Amino acid sequence: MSSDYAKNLIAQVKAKNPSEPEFHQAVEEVVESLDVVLQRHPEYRSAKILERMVEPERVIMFRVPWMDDQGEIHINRGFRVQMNSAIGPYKGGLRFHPSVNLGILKFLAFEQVFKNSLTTLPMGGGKGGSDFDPKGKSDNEVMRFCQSFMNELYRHIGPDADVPAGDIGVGGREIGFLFGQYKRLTKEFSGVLTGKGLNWGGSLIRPEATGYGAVYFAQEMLKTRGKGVAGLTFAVSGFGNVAWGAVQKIDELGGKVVTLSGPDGFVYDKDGIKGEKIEYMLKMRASARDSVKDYADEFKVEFHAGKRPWGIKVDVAMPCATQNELDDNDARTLVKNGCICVCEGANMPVTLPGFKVLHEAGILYSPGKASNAGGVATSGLEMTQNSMRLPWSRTEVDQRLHQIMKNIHDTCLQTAERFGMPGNYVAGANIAGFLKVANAMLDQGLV
Ligand code: NDP
Ligand code: 2IT
Repeated sequence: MSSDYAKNLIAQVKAKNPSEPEFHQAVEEVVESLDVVLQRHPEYRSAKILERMVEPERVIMFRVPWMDDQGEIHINRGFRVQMNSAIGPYKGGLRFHPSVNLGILKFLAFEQVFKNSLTTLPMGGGKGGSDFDPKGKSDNEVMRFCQSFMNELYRHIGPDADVPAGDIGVGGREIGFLFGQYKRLTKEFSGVLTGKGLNWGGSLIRPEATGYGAVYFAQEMLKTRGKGVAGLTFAVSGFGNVAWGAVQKIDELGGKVVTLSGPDGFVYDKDGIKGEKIEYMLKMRASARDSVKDYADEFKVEFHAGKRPWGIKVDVAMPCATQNELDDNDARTLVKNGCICVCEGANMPVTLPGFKVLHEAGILYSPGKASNAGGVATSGLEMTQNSMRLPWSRTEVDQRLHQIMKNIHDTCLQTAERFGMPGNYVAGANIAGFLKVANAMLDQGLV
């Protein structure tokens, strides 16, 4: 039961930020789990730490004009939300998707603050992007858009100030165009973006890192119930960067992934997604057709139009597409079908009522800010390599990523236990992520 303090804070955030339901949702989840911390530690309340944390340090919003291949001019909106820099430069991805708006980016930036704190690396939280729709655009159109986007963004970022990366709709190609324009405008070759190409400052494993990390996290959760990935069946949603990394690692560890999904529906591949089928995921994403049905046509498997994959009987569910893609009805179906673990690869894919169903059923459940932190953690490792001007081997990066995911897992469990909520990964992640940032804010005075 939330305290009056928590209820008032949530009410204030809703009143002050109308029309931002995703931001309200992210704040509500965090404030509910921090209630006990704020009761035990009045110093955070009197210093108004949480009230400060729900207000971005800065929001930059700008016009992005660009010209398509036919010579027609388009105007999109660009954003960068610089949420919190208490423990390091702002760090977080850029999302290009028509659904992007300020509220969505504030929710993502808010989550990023806690996630980055959990990684143990010195990174603050930020997020940005645009309502630009990459679907059906040519490479040249994407390049012109990225250049125009950077023409404004470059004045607000820097290797020690704010380091953007990829997210939905922003992968290696976009990071390349953005980096090229930043370099041209600033005359600097620096580690200002992560997810760079391997021969110009990128890190091995960064493309796979979010998916790999989420599977390492699931592995640790399963261990607490005496289980391993081998022999288990997985439902994965999405077919983008995160889903691809997750499918690869599950396959490598002997698990079987039977679903993928897209905006058009989901595929059910009873034999498991492996080998050339994993390679095909990359082709499907690069085609910019946005259709997972292509996989069903190519490999002659079942396609369920307009549906999500949560009705399939599996041991583990890994939502890896987008926010609010698994609701309370889906959660009930998964539990009824004997699912033992839901591990979030995407950011906030499970709704608040969905989380409550999973929590009450007592199945393993990890919030994205803990289980998908491997992507930004490896971005942090890319920043370290850039500063040293030395690249690490694949094994070195993977071992560090694996260790970071284990640490995050253990920190979540230990913190949840310490605050009287054993086994609650949501509470553990929120509290552990909060404490480090809150203490840094106390140390640094009223900023
Ligand atoms: P990609 O663009 O590579 O893939 C995104 C997938 O989600 C696609 O299948 C996409 O289909 C689908 N999707 C996106 N928006 C929607 C929507 N509104 N409705 C239905 N489906 C949608 O992105 P990523 O794999 O990088 O990101 C997936 C998730 O993981 C996001 O929540 C992201 O924030 C999170 N994440 C990403 C990290 C990274 O390093 N890339 C790190 C940590 C978390 P379509 O766009 O065609 O609708
Ligand atoms: O949501 C995320 O953590 C990301 N999109 C990755 C951010 C990053 O800076 O690598």
